[in-house]
Amino acid sequence: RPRRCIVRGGEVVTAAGVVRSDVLVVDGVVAGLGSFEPGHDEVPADAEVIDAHGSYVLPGGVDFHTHLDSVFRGSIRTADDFASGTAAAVAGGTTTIVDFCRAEAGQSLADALADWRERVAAQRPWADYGAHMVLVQPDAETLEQLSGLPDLGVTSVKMYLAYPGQMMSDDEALLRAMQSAAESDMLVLVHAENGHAIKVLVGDALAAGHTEPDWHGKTRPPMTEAEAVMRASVLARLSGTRLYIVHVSSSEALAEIERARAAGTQIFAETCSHYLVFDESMLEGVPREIAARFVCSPPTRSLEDQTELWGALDSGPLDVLSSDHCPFALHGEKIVEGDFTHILNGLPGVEQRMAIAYQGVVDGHYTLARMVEIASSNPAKLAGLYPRKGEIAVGSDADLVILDPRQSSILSASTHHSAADYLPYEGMEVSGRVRQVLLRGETVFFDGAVLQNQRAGAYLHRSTPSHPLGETK
Ligand code: DUC
Ligand code: ZN
Ligand code: ZN
Ligand code: ZN
Repeated sequence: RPRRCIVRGGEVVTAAGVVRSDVLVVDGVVAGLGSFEPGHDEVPADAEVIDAHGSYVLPGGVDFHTHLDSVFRGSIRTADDFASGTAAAVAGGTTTIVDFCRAEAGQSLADALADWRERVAAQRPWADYGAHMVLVQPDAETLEQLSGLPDLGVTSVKMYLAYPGQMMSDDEALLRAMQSAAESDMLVLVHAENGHAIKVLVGDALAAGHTEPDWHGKTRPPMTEAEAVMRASVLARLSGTRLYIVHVSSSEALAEIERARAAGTQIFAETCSHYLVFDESMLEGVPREIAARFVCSPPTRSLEDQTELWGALDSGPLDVLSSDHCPFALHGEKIVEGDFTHILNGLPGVEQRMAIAYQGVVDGHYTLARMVEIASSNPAKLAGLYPRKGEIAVGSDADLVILDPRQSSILSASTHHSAADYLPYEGMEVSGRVRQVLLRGETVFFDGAVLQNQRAGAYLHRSTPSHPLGETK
């Protein structure tokens, strides 16, 4: 007999707006919106009832940019694997993540994905998950293999214009990959920073004896980001591919995205939670172990940039708010003796992203419907998961977040679910509290804790992104 449950009396929020409605869930899928009484309306008398009066019911968050169980600089692994990382995700109201898969030298993309899926499944995630395929300097054979990825559920690739000698692709590799991606209708994600220019600036800074953490930011100025956005945009237009700029941090980069869009480039863009909360002063004049908590790339920017990012989430050109969750333990791999270049880049944030997105509503930066759009619906569309994910409509997965706006939360490492031993947001008070989270109709988080017997996260076969942003089901 099908499993039924009713989420009763909440304010259901979608990208289309807010309506008071019950949500009927049958076998993990939304089966009806309206008014449902157990014992009536074909709902059995013993159906589970979740009381949502006074709360919002949101579609589960979709985080399009996380780094879990991921290796940096050859051997350093992120603090979170897919167990702790997805516990953190669902505790913060995110039920879907898209992480990264990368082939070893000599390995085919299909084999790399098969290995990745096996490894992730063995970690028994709490959230559903998909993968972007990372490409560095793909040879002709690898580029041919791209056309096989959509059938395996991977419809995006990721390339870096930063980190020369590690992750960086040159322009020839980027353009060739974009041409192949265009043929297979895939989305191309680009980390837009000019790696060679930054290398020169870093060399100059070190030669002048500047080793302190604020030089991490000073050697990656906004124009190194804006130039890379512009370059990727031109190559995207030459190839006819769809481009997605990850972690946009500066108003100079925003201006390049607007220019590219106006010129007809199919360009989408995200910013990440930390750029909305922290600024460049976090690295300045504080002890190294404090500054290290905020070292990420691109670096945190000025307060003016922050204001522009909030505005761009409301009215464009930003489409998505992601976390770029990439945690390193402060008393572990994050701090290394020596100059600023040794500090690992990356911050935790998968658990805080929805809270910061909601704080944007309370602070008047955008509407509740727009919050759902940037944190759930748009990333689901770009991932090729909409309307299964990122929507509350008949047929959608019952991934539901019950958020109580009458309460507030203090963000802290003492209560978070990440394995990171610190939180950059430590002590920050935000409006609202996530009371309960459902993944495909099953409660995975309730009253501050993840449910140990509900680790049913599954691999998501993503489709080609097709739903236009700004249109709902
Ligand atoms: N930037 C970060 O801050 N962390 C992960 C990788 C990146 O590009
Ligand atoms: Zn009630
Ligand atoms: Zn990046
Ligand atoms: Zn990243």
